[in-house]
Amino acid sequence: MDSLFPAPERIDLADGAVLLPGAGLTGLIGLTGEGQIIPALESILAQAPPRHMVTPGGLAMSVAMSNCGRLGWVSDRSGYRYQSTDPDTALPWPAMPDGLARIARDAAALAGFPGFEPDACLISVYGPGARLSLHQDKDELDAAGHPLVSLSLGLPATFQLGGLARADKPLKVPVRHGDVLVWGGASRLRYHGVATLANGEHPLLGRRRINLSFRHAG
Ligand SMILES: O=C(O)CCC(=O)C(=O)O
Ligand SMILES: [Mn+2]
Repeated sequence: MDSLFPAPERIDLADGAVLLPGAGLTGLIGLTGEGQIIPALESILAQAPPRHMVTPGGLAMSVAMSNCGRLGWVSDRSGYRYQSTDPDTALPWPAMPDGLARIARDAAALAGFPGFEPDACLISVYGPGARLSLHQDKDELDAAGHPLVSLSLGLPATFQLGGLARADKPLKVPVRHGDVLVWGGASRLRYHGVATLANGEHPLLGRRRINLSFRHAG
């Protein structure tokens, strides 16, 4: 018998890189819906306020970041790393809500990576003018062994999916509220970034784009 739910749309961008449009909020995996995700997220950001971390080179990032989950990604003058406490408060990072972990798990499985268990969620808050330059996510203990799952909320943006070399020309992927991107396998170490965020007003998140990047870090 056919499922009551429509099969989520799936766009293959490259070997191991999949866009699941709207999947974070609708259909089979977004069962918690934005009515629950957004208050949970605002509560996390009240406990661990987003901050402009400094790169090892001493530059403040234009994106403000926070984390939830057992481990959180941080950057400062001494380098990039994961740690279990928030350096700003010395408290453990807020817990990762089950509904969010489930979206990440289900999205990974839909994209061909069953068994993904996120233990870290980097929360990136973009205001108009913020951007994230091309980089690889490789601070995780076993990066090659686990995919990355990225949920976009709020204002639309252009995600840049590059290649395995920094100079490879990136594919421009429009990402909107509720879209989920998964990249793992042969694409796990692709360079990626986000183009400068255009001004706008989102009905739920105002002048912000919030990206949740789920990882298995430790
Ligand atoms: O904001 C995004 O879509 C990408 C975020 C990202 O690359 C990261 O959190 O490492
Ligand atoms: Mn990244």
